[in-house]
Amino acid sequence: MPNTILIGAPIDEGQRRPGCVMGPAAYRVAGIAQAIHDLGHGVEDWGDLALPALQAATCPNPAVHSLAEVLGWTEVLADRVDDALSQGGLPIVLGGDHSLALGSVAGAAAYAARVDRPLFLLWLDAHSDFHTPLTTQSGNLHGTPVAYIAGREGFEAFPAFPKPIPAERICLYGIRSVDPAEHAALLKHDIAINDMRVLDERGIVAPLREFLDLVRDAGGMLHVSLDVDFLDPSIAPAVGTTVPGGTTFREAHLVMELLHESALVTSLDLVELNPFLDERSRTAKLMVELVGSLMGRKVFDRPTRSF
Ligand code: 6HN
Ligand code: MN
Ligand code: MN
Ligand code: MN
Repeated sequence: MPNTILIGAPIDEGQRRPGCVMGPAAYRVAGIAQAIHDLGHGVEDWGDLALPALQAATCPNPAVHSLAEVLGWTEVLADRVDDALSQGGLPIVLGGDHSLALGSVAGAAAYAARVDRPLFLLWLDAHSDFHTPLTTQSGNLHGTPVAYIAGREGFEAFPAFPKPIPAERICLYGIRSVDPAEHAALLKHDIAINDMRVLDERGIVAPLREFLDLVRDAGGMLHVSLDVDFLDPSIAPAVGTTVPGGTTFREAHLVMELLHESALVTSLDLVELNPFLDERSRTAKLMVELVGSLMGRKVFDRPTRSF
């Protein structure tokens, strides 16, 4: 496995509730580097990124706020994630709210285009995050990255996305909160929508395997974006956008274990942790444990099944 590179992204401008800015520190205090090291992997910590000087930016939708800040973060993150991949590393972006994925996935896409490999996206989230700056009603840009990545119009203020990911290479997984404008747009795209209804009915394993098979067959790279609200709020309270009916402790670990066995993950975001809303650090610790499962921690160390 490549060296893991931790990239702190203390971003909270993509929504309105203060606190995500403390996310990278909480992951470090919860021992993320040690946990990865103990599993036998190299770890580098590149520290926290800083917001560059802001460029003026405007958006026709008056609800949108903090556009210049989100743009700045997008540019710096795209550059650093691309750097980490170019060095042969596996970047883990420690958020920060989900607007950071505008940049992290852009960086992964720029790298993938250069090495001529197809990039796939697994979006583990209660939300579809498929608004554009023109359709969002909350004005919170953390609800927009999937639309940017898929190449939807409405992102004129942003750098052109390096090579938009075709819909059939995107998998939304765990969703249970979709706004009407997102719903209408999703119907026009061939994105795999594994909402909680699908996962309840089919189980957590089969739809994930189908997607991972696509990645493997294409020789693809896989970016995983893990939003804390993918998890049920009863086990992960430290997030501003809780939605009941999320994945359980074991379901979430199983997803991570299957991802580990697949050996396909090339970059990862940990997003939306708001330590100010946590209860005795339980959400931060759970997120670090999930990273452990993704990096190979097993309940019982039987020989790995070929996946
Ligand atoms: N997230 N759809 C809502 C909005 O404000 O646009 C919620 C977005 C949540 C964003 O999951 O990162
Ligand atoms: Mn660079
Ligand atoms: Mn999200
Ligand atoms: Mn969410």
